[in-house]
Amino acid sequence: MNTQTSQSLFEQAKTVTPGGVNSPVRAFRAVGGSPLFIKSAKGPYIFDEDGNQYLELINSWGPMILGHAHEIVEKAVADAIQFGFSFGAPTRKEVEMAELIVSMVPSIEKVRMVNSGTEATMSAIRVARGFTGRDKIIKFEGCYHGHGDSFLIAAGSGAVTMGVPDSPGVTKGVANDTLVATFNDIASVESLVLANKNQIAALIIEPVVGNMGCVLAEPGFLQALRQLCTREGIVLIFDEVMTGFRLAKGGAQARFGVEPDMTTLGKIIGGGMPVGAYGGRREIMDCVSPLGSVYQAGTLSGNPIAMSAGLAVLHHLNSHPEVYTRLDQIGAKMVDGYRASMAKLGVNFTINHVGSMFTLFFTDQPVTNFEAAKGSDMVFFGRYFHAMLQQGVYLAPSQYESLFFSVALQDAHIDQVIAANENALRQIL
Ligand code: HOZ
Repeated sequence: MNTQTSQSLFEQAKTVTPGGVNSPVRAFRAVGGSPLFIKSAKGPYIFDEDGNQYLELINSWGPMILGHAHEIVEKAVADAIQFGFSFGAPTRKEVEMAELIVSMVPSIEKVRMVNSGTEATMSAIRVARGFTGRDKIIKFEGCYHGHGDSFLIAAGSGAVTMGVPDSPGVTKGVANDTLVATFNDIASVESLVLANKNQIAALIIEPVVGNMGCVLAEPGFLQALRQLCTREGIVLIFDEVMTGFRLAKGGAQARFGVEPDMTTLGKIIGGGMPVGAYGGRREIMDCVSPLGSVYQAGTLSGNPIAMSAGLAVLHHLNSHPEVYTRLDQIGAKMVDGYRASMAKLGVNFTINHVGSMFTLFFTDQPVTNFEAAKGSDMVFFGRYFHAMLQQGVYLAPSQYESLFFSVALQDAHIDQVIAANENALRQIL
């Protein structure tokens, strides 16, 4: 496969951008080699600068749930740009977006639009602190909530991929206010709460983790967190940047029947544009400026082009519940195919999946928390990643990420991925 143009673009990029990329995981450091520079995407395919075509299973890390460049999004954006690009003033579309989010996610009574998932989580904990008058937060080891200072403590995703789960540049003061619990271990949360009585403003969690690979909450874990937070007056925040509008119309909270106090959103609500949002119970959100005194603002927040793209996707999801049935079918077919191949080849593996989120770990142990995720054979993963590329399938370039399926995957595409998986493994075993 010729990737010379990508390689020379990477060399050029490295001279003017740190590590040659605008987000670390993209640099392929975890899997070795040189990243592919992408020129275009359509449906289930992406195309690199050398003209190679790949079936891809990242979907821009989640947003492209309908597949790339879907015609309803293209049309919405084309229509919107005729009216201008940014006004820094309220628009009708922001009202429509807020009403739609509130109607689709019942725990959200009010919502504020921002420009990324990182902004959403940073803002949500500020509001929770303002609401409770407390300083500390609890997060889980291996969960990633964007690159805000408070979250770069025992962080997953790119932070752990690059070996900096506790980033330099985060002050000791900020780090001291972030307490770290073990995912799926309620006792670890209870002991932090006990040791920091009446000091914890918020507990933030990915209800299905995407950033240590896909890791599911065990039955009862989210419910136990809900009870504990209610009892202790702690604001329970579900970071649904990945799971929101993906695992169900109402996100993971609807799928698993647990209502948080606040929710952070991103990815799908922008339809591929840079959008985030945070929302929750009215009394909490009423703390936000200008109604309340917790300050948060943004020149491009609620940008009309971004709102148009996001609205097109959300309206479609809201009126086509069969999308979620299909995504579940895609996930199930993929898992069945993978399991059959792996059994045939005798590879040690664990598959974690729910709906359209999926991770293949190279370990025969269950992966229920970050420690277990680290037990996957990372060297083998790197070889597997490149073997899959040779087979024309583009995966997330790190074991500490989830794959995201889109409805653009037809059964024939799924068969193609399953065959590629088997061929790639045969090649490297
Ligand atoms: N932090 C993102 C994955 N969890 C990576 C985003 C990107 O590199 O585009």
